[in-house]
Amino acid sequence: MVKLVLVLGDQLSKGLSALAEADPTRDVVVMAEVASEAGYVPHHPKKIAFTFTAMRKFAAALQADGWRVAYTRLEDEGNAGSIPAELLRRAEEFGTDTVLATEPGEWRLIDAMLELPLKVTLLEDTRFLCSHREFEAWAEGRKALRMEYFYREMRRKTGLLMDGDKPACGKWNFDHDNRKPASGDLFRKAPPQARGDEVLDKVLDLVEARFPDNFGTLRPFHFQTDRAGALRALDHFITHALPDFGTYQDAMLQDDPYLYHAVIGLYLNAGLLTPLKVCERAAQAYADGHAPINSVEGFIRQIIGWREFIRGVYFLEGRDYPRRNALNHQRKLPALYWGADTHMNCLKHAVGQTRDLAYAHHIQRLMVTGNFALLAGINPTEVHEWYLAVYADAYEWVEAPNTVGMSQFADGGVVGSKPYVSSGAYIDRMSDYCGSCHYRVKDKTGPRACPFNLLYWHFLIRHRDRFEGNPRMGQMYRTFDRMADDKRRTVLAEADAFLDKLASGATV
Ligand code: FAD
Ligand code: DLZ
Ligand code: SF4
Repeated sequence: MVKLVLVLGDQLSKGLSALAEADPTRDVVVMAEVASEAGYVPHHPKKIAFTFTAMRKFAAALQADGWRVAYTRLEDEGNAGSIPAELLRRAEEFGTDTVLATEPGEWRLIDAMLELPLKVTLLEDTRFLCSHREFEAWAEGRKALRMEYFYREMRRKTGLLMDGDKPACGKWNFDHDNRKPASGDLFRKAPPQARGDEVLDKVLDLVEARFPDNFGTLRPFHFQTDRAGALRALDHFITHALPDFGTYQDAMLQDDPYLYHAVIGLYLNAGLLTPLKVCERAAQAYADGHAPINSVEGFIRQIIGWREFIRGVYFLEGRDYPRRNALNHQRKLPALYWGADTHMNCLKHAVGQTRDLAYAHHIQRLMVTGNFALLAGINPTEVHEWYLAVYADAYEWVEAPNTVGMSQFADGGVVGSKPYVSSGAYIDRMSDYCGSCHYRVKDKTGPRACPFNLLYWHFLIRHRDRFEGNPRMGQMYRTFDRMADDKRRTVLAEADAFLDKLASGATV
C-alpha cells in the first residue's frame, strides 16, 4: 500500500530517515504550509518566509529526483490548517492509512502525530550525532549533566580533532584563549546576501499579506533558502570568519551584528546543512593551517557539544520542560522586547537587530536580552515564547533548553550549574554599547545607574537561599555583605523602583 512520507519544514534533508525508508516509485511525500505551524508563536516574518521558500524549493528538488510530492501552499483552497489534518486529508485522497515520518523536533507535534487514527511510524532523526538512547545511557546515574563531559564523548565518537584517543594539541577545550572584545573593522565581511528569485518573491508577498502584524522586518530578505545557498554561507564562514571565531566569540559591537559568527544555525536546524559535514569542513581548515585550534575547537564544540547536548536535555527532560519556573519569576515580558523604546543601549541594539535580521549571536541572546529578563524576574515561559518567535533558527528542541535552562535557570540547574547573570561591567567589557548609553555603566546607584548594576544585586539577594552555597557564587555574596549598610539599602530600593517603573510600562 502507498505510504505518506511526511517532510516537515525543518526536515529539508535528502538523507532524512523517512525518505531513506520510503519507496519513490510508490510512496507520496507530504509537505504542507499550515496556519498552525506558522502561528503557534508569532514567528518573525523572515523566519516564515525562510521556511516556506526553503520548503517549496526542497519539494521541487525532490520532484526533480523523481518523487511524487503532495505539496500544500498556505493559500491553497482546502488547506486543512495543521499537519495532522493535512495528513488525514492526504490519507483519504491517496486511499491509505500509513504514514512514515522522521520524529518531529517538538513534543507538541510528536503527540499530535501519535494521536492520529492512522498507522504512524516515527523514525529516529539520524541527522543528529547522538540518538536519544545514547544520550539516556550517557546521562544515566550522573548527579549532574555537564556539556563538557558529553562533548568529549562526541569528540571520541566522531574522531573530530583527535590524535588517536587524545585531543588534538593536548587539550579538549581552548576557551581560555578566547573571549576577547572586538573593535570595528571595515573589512570584516558580512555573510553573503540572498539573491531574489521567483519562488522567494512570491513567498515574500504572501508573508507580507498574511502576517502584517508579526514583530520583525521582512524586507530586505537576506537568508539563503536552499542547500546550495547554505553551502555558500558555510564556505564564506570557513574562508573569512572561522580563523577569528574563537577569539571574538563573546564580543558584541553595535554596528556589526555578525562579527565572526557563522550565521548557519537556521540552515542546520532546517536540514539544509548537516552537522557532521559542517564540522568536517572546520576540521579540514585546521588541518590545512587556515584556522587556529582555539577557533576550530570552539566552533566544533558548539555543534557536536552544545547543540547535541541541548537536544539530549530537551528529550530527556520531557514535555513539561519548556514551562518550568524554578525561580518562580512572574513579571510580564516588557514591551521593549517587542521594540518599544528603551534608554538601555544594549537592549535597544540587541532587540533592534533581532527585529531587522531575525538574528542575534549567542552572547547577545545570553548576556543582554537573557541576562536582563533573568535579573528582572520575567516569567520564563514568556521569555521562551519570545525567543521561539523572533529568531530564524528557533525550534523548541533547541530554543527551550537554551532559554529556559541556560539563560533563565528555570530548570533549576539541569543545563547550567549557575545562572548566567552579570552587572553592566561584563557588557561594557565585551561590547561598545555602554559608551553611547543614557545610563552610566560605572554608576552603581543614582538616577543614571546602569539598570544591570542595580538588578544584579537584587537578583542575588532575592535568591540568596538558593545560590549562596554555590561555590561559584559565594564570592558575590561576600562582596555584597562588605558594602556599607546604607549602600546596600539604596541599591535594593533603587532596583525595586526600577522594576516598578518597568512594570508600569514607562520607558526605562
Ligand atoms: P555560531 O556562534 O556561529 O555557532 C555555530 C553553530 O553552533 C550554531 O549555528 C549552532 O548550530 C551551534 N550552537 C552554538 N551555540 C549553541 C547552543 N547554545 N545551542 C545549540 N546550538 C548551538 N540556537 C538555535 O539554533 N536555535 C535557537 O532557538 C536558539 N535559542 C537560543 C536562546 C538563548 C536564550 C540562547 C542563549 C541561545 C540560543 N541558541 C539557539 C544558541 C545560539 O545562540 C545560536 O545557535 C547561535 O547564536 C546561532 O548563530 P550562529 O549560527 O551565527 O552561531
Ligand atoms: C517553523 C515552521 C513554520 C513557520 N511553518 C511550517 C509549516 O507551515 N509547515 C511545516 O511543516 N513546518 C513549519 N515550520 C517548522 C515546524 O514548526 C517544525 O517542524 C516543528 O516545530 C518541529 O520542530
Ligand atoms: Fe546596557 Fe548598562 Fe551599558 Fe547601558 S550602561 S549599554 S544599560 S550595560
